[in-house]
Amino acid sequence: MARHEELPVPIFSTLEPVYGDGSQLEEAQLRYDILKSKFIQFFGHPPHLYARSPGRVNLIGEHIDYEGYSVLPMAIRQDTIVAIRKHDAGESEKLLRIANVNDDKYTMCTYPADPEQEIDLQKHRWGHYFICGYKGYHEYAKSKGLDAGVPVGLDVIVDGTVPTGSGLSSSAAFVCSSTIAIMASFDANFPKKDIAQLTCECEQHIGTQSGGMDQAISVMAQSGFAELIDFNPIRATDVQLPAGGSFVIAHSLAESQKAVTAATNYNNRVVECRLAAIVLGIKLGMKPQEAITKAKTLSDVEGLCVSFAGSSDPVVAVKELLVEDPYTAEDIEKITEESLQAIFADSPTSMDVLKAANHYKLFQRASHVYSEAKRVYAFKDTVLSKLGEEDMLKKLGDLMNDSHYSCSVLYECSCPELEELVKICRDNGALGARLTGAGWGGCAVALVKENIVPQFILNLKEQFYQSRIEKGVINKNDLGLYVFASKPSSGAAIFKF
Ligand code: NG1
Ligand code: MG
Repeated sequence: MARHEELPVPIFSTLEPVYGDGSQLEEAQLRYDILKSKFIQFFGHPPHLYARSPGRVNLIGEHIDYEGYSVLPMAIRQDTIVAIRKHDAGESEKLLRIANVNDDKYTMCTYPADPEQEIDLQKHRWGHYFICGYKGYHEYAKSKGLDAGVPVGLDVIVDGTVPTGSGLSSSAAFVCSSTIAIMASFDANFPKKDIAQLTCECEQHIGTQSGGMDQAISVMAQSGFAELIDFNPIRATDVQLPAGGSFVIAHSLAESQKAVTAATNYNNRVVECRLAAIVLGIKLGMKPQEAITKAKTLSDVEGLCVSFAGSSDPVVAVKELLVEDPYTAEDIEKITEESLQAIFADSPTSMDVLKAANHYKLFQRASHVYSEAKRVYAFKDTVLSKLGEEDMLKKLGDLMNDSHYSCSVLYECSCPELEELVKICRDNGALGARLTGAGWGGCAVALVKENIVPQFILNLKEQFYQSRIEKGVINKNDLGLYVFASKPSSGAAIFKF
């Protein structure tokens, strides 16, 4: 049987295969009905089809996907649905009209039906994510020599339930559902691994140098399983989680505006990792120019680290070869014999990082990446081991705690609200708790024994959320959106009713 990443996105004529037959189905039915009637109201005709793609929670493996290392996320129930109708080639108006069911918050965005258009990063608009998918579909079709036809108008309405800026990947849910809706409306369907790759690349049009985790899990998730996602090439392997544990997701209520803060946060770390890889490469015997062209990620120099230190743990080499004090640009340029501007000349978003940074923490970032990469495999191996459930859950929790420590101290992508929340989770019996997603705000994920989940959530409400309700930060009725237990859900799907 073909591995599931080789298969195309499934096409269904009913909602049950994705939303089950319980209360979720009723909720989903209502959303699709509203979407359809809004579509008719906005555009005067019903949509041709719908595509949905879920958000995700990353269980372990943070900030390592862009360094080429495997990660272990699971899809969550919350998703983005895109309803779409493609105009006929003869119709005169060649516009992409992108509306949202929540049209108070997200007013309609209009773009030309031009796959070559540049996204205006100075002016951030929510519709930009759709354009990422639009460009991505056409870039892919072109690279495969497929005829994408003459540009035509598209009418689109979006309905997303993944909370934004929460580290649950609302962005990838939106980009993936958009890309798949566009693909399906052109009567195409590609292997899921190709869609995962192209959506990863096209989301970078938004200005973050993201890795491919979010798109891969959103497209390839299987209900009931977390997935070990490998890159180069993209693969997804089902991981069955122990039944006695549950993952509770809790929002720190600090919104992480990754697209806006990229130069100092996300892209900064990508640049630091690249510099760490180059410096390590040189220290390990590569010529400076060779390191600059070949050491793109820390995974590219892992082999050299391992043979240098005679240890399977590359962190040993990092400790010997890099210094703990932050490096200035001059420090690094002495080693690379090339200016940082020249090294990153082909990447405008990296140039923004250089402008904003006054030092680079190469030792800390490399130590995080290499140790976190190992924790992902330790997590998977623990799940597959013969340990009894009690011991297994404890070990998984410990790995999550270690991951959080590394994110917080070495990668510095936590924030005070996340620290408070993670502590409250642990104080209330979580076996492990950590920030999830990029960090700097957004959600924490806690591993909790199934039988204490309701009490655990109640305690979080009391100890973390109550004061924030009183201060008016959130509305009491919305609490269920901010703290909930999650089971592994299914990946992207196309609906034609
Ligand atoms: P969030 O911020 O949760 O969407 C981001 C990246 C991932 C990964 C994580 C950190 C995007 C689309 N996603 O996730 O690729 O690097 O941070 O592990 O930027
Ligand atoms: Mg995102």
